[in-house]
Amino acid sequence: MVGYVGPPVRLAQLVIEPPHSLYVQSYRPREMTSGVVNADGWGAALWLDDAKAEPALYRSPQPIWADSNLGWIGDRLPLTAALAAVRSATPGIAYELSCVQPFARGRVAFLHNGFVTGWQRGPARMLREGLGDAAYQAVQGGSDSEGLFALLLDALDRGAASLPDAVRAALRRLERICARTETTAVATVLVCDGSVLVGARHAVGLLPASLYAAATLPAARELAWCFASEPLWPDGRFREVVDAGGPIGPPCGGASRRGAAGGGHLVRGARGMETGVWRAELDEARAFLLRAAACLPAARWAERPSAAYSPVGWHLGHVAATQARWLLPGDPLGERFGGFFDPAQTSKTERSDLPAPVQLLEYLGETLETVRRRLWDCAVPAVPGLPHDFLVHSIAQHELQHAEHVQVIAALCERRLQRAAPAAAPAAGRVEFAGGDATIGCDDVAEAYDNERPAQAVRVAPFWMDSAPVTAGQFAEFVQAGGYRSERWWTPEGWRWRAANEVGAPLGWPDVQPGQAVSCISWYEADAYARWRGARLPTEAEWETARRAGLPGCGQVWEWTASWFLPYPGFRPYPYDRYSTPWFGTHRVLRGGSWATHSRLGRPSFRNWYVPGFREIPAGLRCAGDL
Ligand code: AVJ
Ligand code: FE
Repeated sequence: MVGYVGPPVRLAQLVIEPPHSLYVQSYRPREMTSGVVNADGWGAALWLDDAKAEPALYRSPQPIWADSNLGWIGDRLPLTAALAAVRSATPGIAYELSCVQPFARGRVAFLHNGFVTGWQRGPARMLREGLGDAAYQAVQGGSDSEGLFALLLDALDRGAASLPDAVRAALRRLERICARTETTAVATVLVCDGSVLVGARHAVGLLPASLYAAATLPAARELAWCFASEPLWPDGRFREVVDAGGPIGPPCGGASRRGAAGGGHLVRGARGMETGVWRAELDEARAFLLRAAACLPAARWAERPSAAYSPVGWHLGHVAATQARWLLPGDPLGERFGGFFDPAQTSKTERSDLPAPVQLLEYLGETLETVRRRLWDCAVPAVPGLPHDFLVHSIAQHELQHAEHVQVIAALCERRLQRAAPAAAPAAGRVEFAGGDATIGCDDVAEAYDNERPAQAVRVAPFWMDSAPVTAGQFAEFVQAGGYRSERWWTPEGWRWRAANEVGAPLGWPDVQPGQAVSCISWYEADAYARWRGARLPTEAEWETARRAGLPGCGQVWEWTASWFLPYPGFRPYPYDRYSTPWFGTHRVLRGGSWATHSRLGRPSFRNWYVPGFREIPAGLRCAGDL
C-alpha cells in the first residue's frame, strides 16, 4: 500500500513510475510474509486537486496489471493526497469487489495491511456487536479489514479529537477483541483525510507488516509525506517505521508478544505517525502567520504605528527565532540575528532596524524546514514533566498568537483596527446562568499553557451576562451621556489614567460602525461603562462557566473581565519560569478571542492578559450582574 499527501502529483508517479512501484509490488513483493502476489484487486482513494474534501474512490477486483483503466487514472488526475493498495485475499475471506480497499466514508479513507486470525470464528461477531449504528451501517462486505475500518469510524463517531487519536482508539479496541477471543492480528494501517496522513505499524501477538516513510519524493519538488509497504525508490529516502523508543512515542515492550503494548498501544509506528501530524500542525500555524503578514505590504513591515507594539517584521523574526530556540537547541539558526528577536535583549524602541523582508521570509522558511527534518529524526527536545509533544504544540500556538499581533499591527498601520471586527447582530438581551459548582481551567497537559492549569473546582453564584459583546452604538450612549467626564463611573486609578492620557472616547472614535462590537478600549473604560449601565464586568470564573454552557457571540473581540491575572491554586510555571509569572497581579484577564485569533486559541480556558490601561487591541466587553 501507498499513502501520500503533498504537492500535486499524478497517481502514476506513486503507483507505476517508481522503480519498486505498487505495480511491481503486486507481482514481485519483497517483504510479504503471507501470500506471494497481490492479484486480488486494487484500489485507490484520490483527493483530486479540486476544492472537494472527499476522495474519489476507484476499486477493481482485477489484478492491477490486468486493469486497462490504469492508463487514464494514472496519468490524467492531479492529486494532492492518495491511498492506494494492491490486494492479496486472506484464505477464507471473500474474493470480491466489496473487500477491495481502500474503504472510505466522507473525507476519511483507510487501508489495512494484515489480517485477524480466525476472523469469522469470533472476532467478527464481537467487533460488529460493539459498533454504533453509523459505523455498523458503513460496512458493506465481510472482510477483517473492513471490520477494522468500522472500528476507526466508530472512534470518529464517538468524538475522537483527531485522526491519530481515532487510529489509536481503534487499535486499542482491536487489542481488546483479540484478547477476549484469543486471536492474533496484523494491523499495519494508513488513514488519510486529504490533509493529514496517519500510518501505524501494529500487530497483536504477531510481527507487524512492513511500513516505510519518506518526507521527500523525486516526484514532488516540495516536501511531501509518503508511506509505503516497501520503499518505492531504492535511494535511502524511505526509512523503516520502527519502534519509537526514547522520549517520542509510547513505551515499547517489543513488537511480537501479545499484550506487550500495555499502556503503549502503538507497538511500532509511533514515529512516522506522530511526526506527520506535528508537521501538519506547524505548517498550519505558518500558513496562518503568512496570511496575517500579507495584510500589510512587505515594504511596510518595519513600520511601528504605535509605541505599544513592535513592527510586523520583528514579530516574523521573533517567531522564527523562538521556533529555533526551542525546537532546534544549539542550532546556528537560533543565533542568526544574535539577540535581536529576543524580547529580553532588545527593547521595543530598538526593533525597527530590521532585516529585509526576503531575509525574514528565508529565516522563517529555513527554520521550519530544519524543524521538519528534526521531527523526522525524532530529535525534538522534551520538557521534563511534560508530554513529549508539548513543545511542538506550544511553539505552534506561540506562532498563532504572534499572527494575531501581526494582524492587529497591520490594522493599526492602516488606522482601521477600531472597525475590524465583523458586523455582529445587535446585542439583544442577556443570558442567565444558574451558577453552582463548576470547573475552570484545562488539564490537557500537551496543549494547555501553564496559567490554565491545574483545572479547578469553583463555586459560582447565579449571574447574568449580555448575550453579545457591547456594540459601538451602545457604547456611544455612554460617550454622549458624558461618561468620560463624570468621575463617579471610574475607579480612582481609572480616573487618573483617563486624565493623564486625555482619553475622551475609545481609540479611533468616532470612526466606527454602530453595529460592530466596541473595540480598542482599556479595562478602565470597560469597567466604567459597565458601572454606568448599572452592571459590572464578569469574573473569569463566570465567563468560563458561561462559555462552557454555550455563551453566544464569542470571537469578535477579546472581552475584559473583572479578574486580575493570577495563578490558579497549584500553579507550576513551564516551559520557562517567566512565561506567565512576571505578569501576575498587575494585568487583567481577557477572555474569548477576537476576529484575529486562530480558533485553536479559542478554547474556553484560554487566558489573555494586558495592563488595565492597554487599548490598542481588539478588546471590548460584555456586562454581567448578580441574579
Ligand atoms: C498572551 C498576548 C500577553 O503576545 O505578548 C507571546 C503571549 N508570550 N510571546 C504576548 C506571548 C511570549 C503574550 N500575551
Ligand atoms: Fe513571543
